[in-house]
Amino acid sequence: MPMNDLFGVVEPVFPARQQLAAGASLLRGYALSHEDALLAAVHDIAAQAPFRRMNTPGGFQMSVAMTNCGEAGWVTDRSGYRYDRNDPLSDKAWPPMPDVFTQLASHAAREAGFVDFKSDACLINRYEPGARMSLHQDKDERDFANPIVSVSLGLPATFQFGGAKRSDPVQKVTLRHGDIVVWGGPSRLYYHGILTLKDGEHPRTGRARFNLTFRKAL
Ligand code: MD6
Ligand code: FE
Repeated sequence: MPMNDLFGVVEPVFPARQQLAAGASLLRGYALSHEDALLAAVHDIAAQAPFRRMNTPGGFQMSVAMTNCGEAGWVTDRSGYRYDRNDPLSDKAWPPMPDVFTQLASHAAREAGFVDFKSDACLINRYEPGARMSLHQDKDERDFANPIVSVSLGLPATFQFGGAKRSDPVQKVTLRHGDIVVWGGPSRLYYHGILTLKDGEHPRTGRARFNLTFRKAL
């Protein structure tokens, strides 16, 4: 609900845009007008390259299920983290990146001040209640000059955004259906994670949250 302060200035409780750190912007609801096309594309990609829970190099199975589209996909197994041009489940190329993905990522990046962002890889995460992503850095891409564009769909989640060191304090922000985070520049390698997803039912995705992260990996 908007609040009137003493001078009658209306401050929205949820500003449309919020800077999380230098180079990191939250664009609330930016993907909402494309929800149908985005969700249809996620289901289409998953029909070709199914969601799977991968194993970390340390031998733990991730609670988040993942798939990819684009020229390369992020994978993890006992040998490490990397981008691979092929889906290890099929040994075939990942499904191509749909136009709605490429364009939304590039428009959101421009909105946040990164011109000419052309994503070649999209990691799609599926969280069910109980799934989480512990604090990590995204550092498997070739060139950190490019930002990452992250689209949230479905159930809300608490995003933790820290600093350059794992021990730096973290801020918490709720990411809701349609929200986009763009981040690069000085905060490109900041630690971040997702707290355990609470149970719920979303009208568009049921008991799930999807997160699409667009990268320039190659
Ligand atoms: C998630 N996101 O939102 C996990 N990484 O489910 C990420 O790990 C992430 O949102 C790099 C840039 C943006 C992100
Ligand atoms: Fe990440």
